[in-house]
Amino acid sequence: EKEPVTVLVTGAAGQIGYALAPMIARGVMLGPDQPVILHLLDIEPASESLKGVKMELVDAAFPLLKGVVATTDVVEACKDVNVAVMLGGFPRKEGMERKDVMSKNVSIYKAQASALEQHAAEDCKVLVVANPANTNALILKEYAPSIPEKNITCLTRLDHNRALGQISERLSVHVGDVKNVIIWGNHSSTQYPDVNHATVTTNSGNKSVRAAVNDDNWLNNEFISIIQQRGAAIIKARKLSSALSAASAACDHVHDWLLGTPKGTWVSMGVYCDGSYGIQPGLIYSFPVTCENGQWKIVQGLEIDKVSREKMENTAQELIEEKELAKSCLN
Ligand code: NAX
Repeated sequence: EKEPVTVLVTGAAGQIGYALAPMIARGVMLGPDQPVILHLLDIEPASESLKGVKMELVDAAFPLLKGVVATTDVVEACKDVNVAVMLGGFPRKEGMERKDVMSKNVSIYKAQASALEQHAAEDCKVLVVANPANTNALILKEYAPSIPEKNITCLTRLDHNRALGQISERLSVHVGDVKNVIIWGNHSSTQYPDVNHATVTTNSGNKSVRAAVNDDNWLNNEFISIIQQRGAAIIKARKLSSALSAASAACDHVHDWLLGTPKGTWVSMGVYCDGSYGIQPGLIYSFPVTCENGQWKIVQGLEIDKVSREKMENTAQELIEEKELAKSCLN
């Protein structure tokens, strides 16, 4: 039997945590033959509820689950973790200033960065989900200088999967037959869901999504805003934000990162930008990536038209502003 992999989930008493912990314990994230140990972190006000989650995980008797640590101590939580999924943070509430929210997240991510840096296993891979996801990941990177920047990512896979889902609904094909959409930029309403390189498998072979949909007006307008606004639409319908789809996307993200993307397929991940596609280096920006041997690589050489360029710049601009705001919170 393989050695267990230790997975930290912060904010584990929350909505996404409740959906995610059992998925990890069932092998959805790391594979059906990979034993896991779960470290669940939350804050003091949620400690009772966190205990309840641990009780249920014990009650579920998962064969792959070799241990559960539920704690409010960030050092204990980070000890020897191989994968860290960061759900904990301070989301914006009505009436709050952006700066106040950012300032709370800066202090949370600063502290957790140090704890991970000092106590996590070597080569620990980090996925930040908590909003503002890209900028929280960037703060974590800044305050954990000994963690390689390639190991710090944020979640845009939910947006990616939403785009696959909408195209498959529109074409009445299975979602597995659609691939290579791209989410560029920020996990926010400025993100750019791009179908210019996406394909769909049909009886007569692969076809471009543009040709198959045959409605550029829908693809260039309604489709983009459906994806950008999907989170809000879920809140309106459910009175709660996306949880099961977010948990599932977090599993997909880590799964593909560690175990690889299928040949000819890319996925979207928020990663540390090296200047690819002319995007300002030093942001955590969502790109199309392929993964192999536990490493992501930005897909290079895709042709970018003028409309796409503008949308990619626009979402980069928002990230530059968030970065500035985060910096200003340090003073
Ligand atoms: P919840 O509010 O249900 O859960 C958050 C949990 O984090 C709470 O239990 C809270 O006590 C805990 N927490 C707060 N500060 C903490 C700290 N310093 N250390 C440890 N735990 C802490 O939110 P939920 O719906 O689970 O969403 C979690 C985060 O994901 C939110 O920030 C949300 O905005 C973000 N999302 C990001 C998505 C993405 O695609 N990147 C999509 C889904 C989701 O909206």
